[in-house]
Amino acid sequence: MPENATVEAAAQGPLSNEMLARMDAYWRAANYLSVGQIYLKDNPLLERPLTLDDVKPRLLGHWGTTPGLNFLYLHWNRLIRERGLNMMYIIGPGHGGPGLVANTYLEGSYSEIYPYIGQDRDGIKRLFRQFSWPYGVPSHVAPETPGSIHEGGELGYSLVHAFGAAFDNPSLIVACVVGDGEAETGPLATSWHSNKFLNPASDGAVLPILHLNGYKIANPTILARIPHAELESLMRGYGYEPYTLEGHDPAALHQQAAAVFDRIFDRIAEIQKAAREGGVIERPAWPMLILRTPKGWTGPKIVDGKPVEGTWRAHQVPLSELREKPEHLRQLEEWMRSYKPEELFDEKGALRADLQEIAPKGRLRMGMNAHANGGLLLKPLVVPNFRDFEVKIGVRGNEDVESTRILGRLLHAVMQANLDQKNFRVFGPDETASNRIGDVITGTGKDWMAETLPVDVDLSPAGRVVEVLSEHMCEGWLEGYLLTGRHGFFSCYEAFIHIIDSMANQHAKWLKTTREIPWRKPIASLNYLLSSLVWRQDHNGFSHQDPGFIDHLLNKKADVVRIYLPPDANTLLSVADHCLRSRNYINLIVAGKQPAPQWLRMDEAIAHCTVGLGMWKWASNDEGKPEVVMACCGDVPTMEALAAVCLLRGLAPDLRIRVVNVVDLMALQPQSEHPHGLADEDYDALFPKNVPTIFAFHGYPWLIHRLTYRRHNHDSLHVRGYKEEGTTTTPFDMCVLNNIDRFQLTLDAIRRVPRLAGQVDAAGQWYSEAIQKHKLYVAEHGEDLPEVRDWRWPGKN
Ligand SMILES: Cc1ncc(C[n+]2csc(CCOP(=O)(O)OP(=O)(O)O)c2C)c(N)n1
Ligand SMILES: [Mg+2]
Repeated sequence: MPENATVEAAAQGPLSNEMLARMDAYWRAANYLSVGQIYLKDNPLLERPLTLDDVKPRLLGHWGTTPGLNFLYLHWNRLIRERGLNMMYIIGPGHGGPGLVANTYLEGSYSEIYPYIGQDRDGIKRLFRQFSWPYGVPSHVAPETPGSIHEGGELGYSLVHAFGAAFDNPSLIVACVVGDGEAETGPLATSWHSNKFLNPASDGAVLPILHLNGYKIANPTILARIPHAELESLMRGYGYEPYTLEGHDPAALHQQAAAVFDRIFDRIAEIQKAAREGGVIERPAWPMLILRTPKGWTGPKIVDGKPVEGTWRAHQVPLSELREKPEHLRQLEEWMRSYKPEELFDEKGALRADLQEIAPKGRLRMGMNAHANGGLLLKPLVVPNFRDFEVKIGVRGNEDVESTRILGRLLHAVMQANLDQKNFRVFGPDETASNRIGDVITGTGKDWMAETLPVDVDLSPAGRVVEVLSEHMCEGWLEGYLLTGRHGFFSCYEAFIHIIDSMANQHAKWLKTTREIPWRKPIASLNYLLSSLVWRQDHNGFSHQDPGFIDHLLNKKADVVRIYLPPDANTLLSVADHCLRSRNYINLIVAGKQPAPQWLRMDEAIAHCTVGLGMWKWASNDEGKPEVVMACCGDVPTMEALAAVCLLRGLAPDLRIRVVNVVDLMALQPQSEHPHGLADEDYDALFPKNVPTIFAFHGYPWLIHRLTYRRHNHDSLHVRGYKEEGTTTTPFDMCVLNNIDRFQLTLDAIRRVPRLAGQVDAAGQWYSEAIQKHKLYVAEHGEDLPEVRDWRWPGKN
């Protein structure tokens, strides 16, 4: 019997003495390997006295959360083995990386995936050395860690990821550790409500475990410092059935943990049975566990006279001055030897055979769960022919259509076509209808496990459109859903998508990293539709105006991000089809929901989207030698640019104008910067050097300069876009306020074409009068001038 597992405690509970001793030994092995990763580069099994030469020069990692995580992993192993569970882990305090590396190593998954980290002395040495080492493995639970879909570096998203993984995965159990500090974040605080969307019959189970080790980096946690009854009430209020496990004596806690987990998993099984066999489709009170154990459990108790175990001081590296203080080195050795490595590993350095029995086998090992490498399970989405949803165009620009409504029809067809495989969901913060893609709801409804009233429409426990007023939850669920091998779509107001900027960052990082990990198979792309755009906030005004998510995503790696601004419905359909089929990207689609003119027939739209940008011959009269290029990107800017072309035809009838529209923003970049970048020759042919280009852009104008600064004609480029002049006003006045209106674009062109130098003064006068007339009319009538409102492209083709 190991020293720190007492016989008395072993007497009560489901574990035999022998089993308890083995489980405790396994836990000690995990703790030993965790500490070793943080500290050692040599002498992995402490077969000789520890010296400074064995210790890494830079001590990087987090000990405090790790023993608790190791404890949980151990007990999940037992449950998986005894019950044959299909279980995956999500670790909110992802800084406990050494623990997850240690556990996947002990169960053998790590060596299977990374054969050079073998199950022997040399393997352990490499395992230690690579951790937080240049070009080694990250300190956090990372894409490199087998069995993870969650990085956990940025705290707050564990529980939403867990629920996203569990949707439509009825056999899966997701064990999710929530840090008690993490629980203070906004996203995590709202995520508890995910249980109002989980269907016990058709979804899997999530077991939240609040890891109440009492501390964050330097402070106590709120949830550890409220009365236990209050904490339980909080969890009950969120709709859970809380269980508590508390203590610091390992043997006693192993027994209690085995008992409480047995009860919890019996309860999960009962809930699922009632729903699946008994047809009880009600929102159950799912169990959750409060685990109250010391931070840095089993680590040094006192360092330099100050308490460490059970305090915030255990958060990172409890003994950090090994070189300066011989006492620290001695304490480290004592600490590591307290796990008795000589009892845990055999003479070759492999985990003792009887301890290996603790872990499950094959795919049941959490490091090998296929759901955590979603690409392995990914079935292609069935995407019906988007051409069937074509908007038929008679005379170009003469009929208004709500482009996103057309997209809603395609999404509905996609939803219907994938009902059998149940691998497509649409997420939104209460804006699916508002963004006019509401057709997608028809037939399947909106996911809802809370109460319903007779007045409700379309709410259903089987709903596949998932709406909650939390962009964090939508994003997190979708990420969890995609990472476990399914497909999805997120529609959001353009301004408020910024709420999840940081989550998008983390997902982009995950995708970037996994591209370089051969065993991580490609997953479906994360698709955003941003609508309710900056230019058409007639209801809402300034608070709802911000096109900056484009700029935000543009910072990400070129091979991860794609940004599309389709100018009309047919281009939107073509872009959406492409995005839904793609893999490993973040696709951003920016498209308006307001009635707007339609420009391209379907075959033209497909050709245009395939290249990403191109000349619109039907709007140009440049005879191959333009004097000015009127470029546009985004639906409202496209309309203004075309209206400006009409005005220019009146003011300078012989001016040779070329119209270029950009759908795929990345095509503007040089090929060296982005795979979609247009070759320089093609770019120069479209935007000839020294020919002025007036560019009307949907977003912030400097972004276009950023993309094109290396292009040959950059000095001739003049960009108009949103410059933070937002308010509640008429659609056209928004353009005027930001100088992207047709009059301004017309004036810009006249000012820049050398041949028209003589007309500049008159054009300036004309511009002032036009704007004055507009301002007076808007102020008096509260709507735009009839000639603006009713403007139509005069084309006949
Ligand atoms: C969103 C976010 N804010 C701040 C941090 C910095 N940080 C890293 S760990 C930590 C404390 C976490 O405490 P807790 O969740 O209780 O984890 P544990 O005690 O298990 O280490 C903080 C604040 C972070 N990683 N993410
Ligand atoms: Mg904590």
